[in-house]
Amino acid sequence: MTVRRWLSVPFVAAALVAPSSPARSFTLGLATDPVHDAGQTLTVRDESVELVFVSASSAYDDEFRLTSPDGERSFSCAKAIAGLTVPGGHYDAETELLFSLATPPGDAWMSGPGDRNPDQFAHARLTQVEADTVLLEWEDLPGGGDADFNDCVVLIVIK
Ligand SMILES: [Ca+2]
Repeated sequence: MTVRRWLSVPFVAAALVAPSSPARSFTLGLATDPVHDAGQTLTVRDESVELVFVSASSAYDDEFRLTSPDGERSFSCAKAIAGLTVPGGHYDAETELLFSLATPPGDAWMSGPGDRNPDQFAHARLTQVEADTVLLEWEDLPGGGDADFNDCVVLIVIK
């Protein structure tokens, strides 16, 4: 009985503190390609994620995918309708969300630094646009192509 009472004290303290000090967070890395403002990484902890399609402006039908940690979440950028929302999962532990864009010629560009791609180009630009939202803009051409970063545009909502 004595032991149980002793254990209950920190439990109660944690419960009281929790609402005022949320553990939830996400971290957006710095651009590894400052010229194109691209190459950022996105890490979440104790967060749920939704992927909301915004627009596509490409000759290709690219496939957008949340590659890691779960590769089942994907959609066609050319066929998606603006506002299409796909669950992106919940992550308790600190996790980098790794996104990819597969193009018909067979490239599969990864988000993050350019050295993750065979052409050494950072194909994804991540920008925080609201407190809980990051804009993800893709360039789908090898070597950066026209570098307009509008080929597939997705909002990552983190709640
Ligand atoms: Ca482009």
